[in-house]
Amino acid sequence: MSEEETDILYEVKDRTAIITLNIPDKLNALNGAQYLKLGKFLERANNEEDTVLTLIQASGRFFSAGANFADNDMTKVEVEKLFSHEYWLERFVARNVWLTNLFNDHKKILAAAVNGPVIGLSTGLLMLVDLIYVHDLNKFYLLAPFANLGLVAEGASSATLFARLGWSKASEALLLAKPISGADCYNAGLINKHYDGKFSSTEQFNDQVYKELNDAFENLHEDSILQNKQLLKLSRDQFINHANSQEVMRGLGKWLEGVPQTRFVQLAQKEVKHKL
Ligand code: CO8
Repeated sequence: MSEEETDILYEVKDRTAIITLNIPDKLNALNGAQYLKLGKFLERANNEEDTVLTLIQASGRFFSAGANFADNDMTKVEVEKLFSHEYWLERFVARNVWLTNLFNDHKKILAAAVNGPVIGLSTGLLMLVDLIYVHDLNKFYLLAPFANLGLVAEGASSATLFARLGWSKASEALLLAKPISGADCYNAGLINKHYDGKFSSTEQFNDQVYKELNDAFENLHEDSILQNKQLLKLSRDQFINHANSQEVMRGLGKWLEGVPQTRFVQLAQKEVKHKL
């Protein structure tokens, strides 16, 4: 099968829709088409008639290294296009608003089996998940390197990092572009459960999370779960939606200024690396 067919997988198992990020050799960094595919699968999961849970999992050693910096090789795009509203409205503004809303508005329980670190836009999306299970706290970190890339927060992370980690850690993450360790995330209450890295493969870890979650909701009344999800959302919707629209407007400004284009090319050519 071609990479296009296997890069992100979708299956329904009993009452769970499972979405798997499956590009381990690129640490599950996602290009524009792959973020779009992830969004479409999430829409499909939202509309499944018989599921209660949507579980996002990944293969390999990272959950996701964020946007793929080699996408649409920027060294080959005409300069005029690369600094135009048209280019970034389509590739950045529309995509980020849509994806962030999809994650935030998901009707089912949304959970993640997190096999390793998460970076960039994918961090923003992970922060919109209801339940987070991490394989190994020592290997997990989240990195929101927007300040290092000449960008601003994405995926409503300016609101969600604050809500899920507190003011101080959110400031460290966004103002200093520092990685936040698994231990800090656990102590802040972000992580529901971790497993001390005890599984010998990511697949075994993913299976365990699937099984535990299914056991947890097995005897609960489905409509109550889904209504409670709506109620929980009521109080946080306002600040998440506000953050989403403000972030993309500022982010668009950064692309039009042109700093991130250079940083992405430097990352792709391995001239710079994030401080971890
Ligand atoms: N994009 C493409 N390929 C990647 C990415 C990425 N983001 N991250 C890792 N890879 C690839 C590497 O190029 C390498 O491939 P190869 O073996 O072919 O050279 C492979 O994955 C393994 O990576 P490393 O050898 O670098 O592994 P390390 O363990 O040494 O380092 C790191 C791991 C620290 C994660 C490092 O790979 C790294 O810094 N990656 C970049 C992470 C990043 O900056 N992501 C972007 C965040 S910003 C964001 O998500 C929102 C931007 C919005 C853009 C919208 C329009 C384009």
